[in-house]
Amino acid sequence: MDEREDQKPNESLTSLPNWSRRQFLVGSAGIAVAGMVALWARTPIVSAARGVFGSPVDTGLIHVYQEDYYFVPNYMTWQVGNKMTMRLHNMSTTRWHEMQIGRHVSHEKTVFGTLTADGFTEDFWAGVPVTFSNPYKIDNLVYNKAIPTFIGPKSEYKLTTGGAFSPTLKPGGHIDITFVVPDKPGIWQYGCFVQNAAHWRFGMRGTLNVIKA
Ligand SMILES: [Cu+2]
Repeated sequence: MDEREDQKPNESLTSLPNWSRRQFLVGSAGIAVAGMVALWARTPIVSAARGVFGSPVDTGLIHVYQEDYYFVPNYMTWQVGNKMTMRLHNMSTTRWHEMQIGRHVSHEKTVFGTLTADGFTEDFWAGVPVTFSNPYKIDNLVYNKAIPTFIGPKSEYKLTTGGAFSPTLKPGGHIDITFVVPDKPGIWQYGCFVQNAAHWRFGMRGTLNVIKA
């Protein structure tokens, strides 16, 4: 994410009172449901079903939608070695959104207690060759330790540095990210940490299950 988000008129904290309560309730419900789904997903019957039928694996062109404040889908299964293009769409008409994939949310201690900070400390994309294409309404792109190729003028991508791999899209924006799923099996998370991680706290997150080839 980009600290400058907070200075944009549409993203300013002055707009918080308009959405805070409703979004808090919706976000909390989403987190509660996600919690129940997570519990349910760990039950033996689900494990058995996955053992028999497997999980649906995302391949080829997939679409990920950023909404206020959640991702669709909020669960994905990728298989190591598959070539994929993830087309990320910001469906919001008013909000900037990013997408990080990683593990271990960073935290910072303040006088108010421990707060969710600005992202993951382990970046899924580190060392991964990635091709970016089809950029539209990009606010900024941090590729961090990924190995990037850009189709079209680099200026279109609004490259910045600092923090984890993260495309931040303006309302209505999109970008294509093409890659071979790296050999990093396990459970990962994705999330949006815009507005001092308020989006993450409201439930703008998902789970990525990377399975072995
Ligand atoms: Cu967001």
